[in-house]
Amino acid sequence: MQTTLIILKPDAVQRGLMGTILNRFERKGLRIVGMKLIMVSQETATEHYAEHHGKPFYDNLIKFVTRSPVLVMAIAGIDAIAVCRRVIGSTNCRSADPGTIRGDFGMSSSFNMVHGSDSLESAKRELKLWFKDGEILDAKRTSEQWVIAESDYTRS
Ligand code: IDP
Ligand code: MG
Repeated sequence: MQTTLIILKPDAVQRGLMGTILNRFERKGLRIVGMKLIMVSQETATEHYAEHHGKPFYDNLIKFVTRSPVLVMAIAGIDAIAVCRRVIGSTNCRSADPGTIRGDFGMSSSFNMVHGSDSLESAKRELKLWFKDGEILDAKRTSEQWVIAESDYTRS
């Protein structure tokens, strides 16, 4: 069981795609365990995207994510980190596979609607950066027993 950080970026919120995108994760069988609509501070944005500091797109990226509200979510499930990355699709929306969020709703490599943690280490770091203690819940969905078989917990 893993928890990953998902952010619906300003373009998703402004385009009225929050519900549509949220639905992609929910219907997949993933569990939303934390969620808030916020304006991102300069500090949080620079810490979150520290690995991209100095890249040609960096300044525009920080301007983009701090410009308008974002929906921040913690999403849990078996292999949630990799599963969410597959649901989201590759960075450039124009080459992202159809059926993924970026493949179905976008045309840009910068306005690509969703952030998803890319590894266990990033997920841990990012969840700590975006959520305070107590903001991520442990509640299960009662339907989960029809989404995950007992054997899924022991087999990959
Ligand atoms: P990811 O979001 O698919 O993990 P990263 O390489 O981690 O992609 O880049 C972080 C974000 O920076 C992207 O989601 C996108 O918004 C922006 N970005 C990445 N590469 C480019 C680029 O080549 N041009 C413009 N923006 C980019
Ligand atoms: Mg990334």
